[in-house]
Formats: sequence, structure tokens, C-alpha cells
Amino acid sequence: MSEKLEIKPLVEILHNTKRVAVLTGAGISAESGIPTFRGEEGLWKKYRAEELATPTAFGRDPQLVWEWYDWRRGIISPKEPNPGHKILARWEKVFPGVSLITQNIDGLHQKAGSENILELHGNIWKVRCIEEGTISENFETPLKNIPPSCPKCGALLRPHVVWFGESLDPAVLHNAFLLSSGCEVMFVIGTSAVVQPAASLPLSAAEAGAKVVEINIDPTPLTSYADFSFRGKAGEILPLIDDELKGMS
Ligand code: BJW
Repeated sequence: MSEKLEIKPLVEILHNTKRVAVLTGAGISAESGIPTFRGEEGLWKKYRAEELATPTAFGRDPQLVWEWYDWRRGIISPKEPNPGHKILARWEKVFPGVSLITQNIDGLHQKAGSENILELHGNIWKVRCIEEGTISENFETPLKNIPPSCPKCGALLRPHVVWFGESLDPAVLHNAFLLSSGCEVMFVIGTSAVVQPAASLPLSAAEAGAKVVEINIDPTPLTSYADFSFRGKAGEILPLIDDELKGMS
């Protein structure tokens, strides 16, 4: 279906909607120059998740894992939010019922001005002591010491991100399900929708009767459940929707 035809009916629905949840994935940051995970140019084409993004990998070789994260921090550090991030930040300010859930660890939503963000998979700019569990911010790029150690107790620090086989923060996940199952419209932007439990959030929204709006350059397993499916870049589709919203208000 053509985007032009779809945007007006969607915006009419949005005008009568109080609670909107937004789930984002790596695709929203792709236009800022941050690599996604899957697909032809994705990180998992060149690097093995089992060797870099699991607790076992970290236990085996913290040096290697930290070198990879240090490299990624170096890529992300100079990157700026794109129109997609900025529009979501604007919506949070203008529409009080909009909530943002992200799988991204890059911090670009914050850089764009979003304030209330549920970060499902953590944040690459935070480190966690493996002994004490204390979490602190760390923006040093490149890191002076790899692997870094806790300034208080000397134990290893790890990236405060969620690796495969690890549980998500239960409070964050609980709130994400509450927002998803309680919203009237859910946007699902730039995610392959294959990683659990994040991929179940839009399904819980759909089951509770919400309209699901997917924005993605490619179809995903979620596409057949979506009420609106925009095939294109988030940084191009979101401005079209935002312009229509502004035009109708
Ligand atoms: C654009 C675009 C543009 C591009 N505009 N779009 C049930 C069934 C089967 C398996 C499991 C299950 N439950 C749990 C599991 C295991 C596992 C899992 O889901 N595996 C599947 C892959 C099969 N899940 C877990 O282990 C999770 N833990 C858990 O559930 O604990 C309990 C438990 C454990 C074990 C067994 C059972 C229960 C933890 C998941 C942690 C994910 N971690 C990562 C790394 C984070 C840190 C880091 O960055 O280093 O999170 S993996 C990676 O995938 C990252 C992402 O957040 C996540 C999702 O990726 P995302 O965002 O969707 O990116 P891509 O690249 O996949 O997709 C980009 C999309 O954008 C594409 O669709 C493009 O088309 C699109 N796009 N440009 C719009 N401009």
C-alpha cells in the first residue's frame, strides 16, 4: 500500500489516541551511521555473537570482548541523532501519552532529547562492576585500560548491556509490557523483531487491541500483524507522519 494513502488514516487515528508506545531497534540509528546487527552490512555478518555478546564469551576472554566494545564506542561516540530520533523526542514533549522503549544501547535517543526511555538492552556508555554490581557512566573513548577495572574494588568492569542468554532488567521489562499492552497505537521502528523478549512487545499490544505501525526498510516477522506497514527509512517516513500531524493540529 502506498505510504501517502496510509499516512492520512494513521494520523486521523493518532488524533484520537492518548497512549502511544514506540519500540525502536538498530534501524533507527542506521541513518546516523551506526551499524545494525542483521542484514548484509550487519555486525553479525562479520562477528560471531557467541564470541562477543554472551556472558560465556566475557568469562573466557574479557580483553577481546572489551576491545570489540571499545571499537563500537569509538564508532558511536561522534554520531548524531537523525530526523527519526528527533521527531520521537519532539513527540514526547508535545504528546504526554507517548512512551519510548528501545533495544538500542547507543544513547542517540537521549542525545536527541528524549527523556523517558526504557532501555531494554542497557547502554554502551555505562559499565557495571562484576563483583559489586554498581553501575556508572563511562564516556572514555578509547578506553585507557582494557579490560577496565572497578575504581572501588578492582574487580572487572563489564559493559552494562544485555547479552544473549541474560535476563533483561525485570522492572524495565515489566514496564515495557505494561506500556505495550496498555497503548492504543504502537510504532515499531527499525527492528528485525526476532530477538526475544523485545519482539513479543508489539504482539502484546496487538493482542490488547492496539494498532501496530511498523516502519522498516524490509519486511519482518511482525509485518503480517501490523495494521500499517511503511516500507522505507525511519528518517524519511517519520517526518512524513510528523508533517501530517502538524498539518492537522
Ligand atoms: C531500518 C533502517 C532504516 C535498517 N529505517 N529500518 C524465545 C525463543 C527463541 C529464543 C529466545 C527466546 N527467548 C530468549 C531467547 C534467546 C535470545 C533470542 O531472542 N534469540 C533469538 C535471536 C533467537 N534472547 C535472549 O537471550 C535475551 N534474554 C532472555 O530472553 O533472557 C531469558 C532467556 C535466556 C535464554 C533462553 C530463554 C530465556 C537477551 C537478548 C539480548 C540481545 N542483545 C543484543 C546485544 C546488545 C548489546 C550490544 O549491542 O552489544 O541486542 S543482540 C542485538 O539484537 C542487540 C539488539 O538490541 C537486538 C535486536 O536487534 P535489532 O535492533 O532488531 O537490530 P537488527 O539489526 O536485527 O535489525 C535492524 C532492522 O532495521 C532490520 O529489520 C532492518 O531492515 C531495519 N532497518 N535501516 C528503518 N534506515
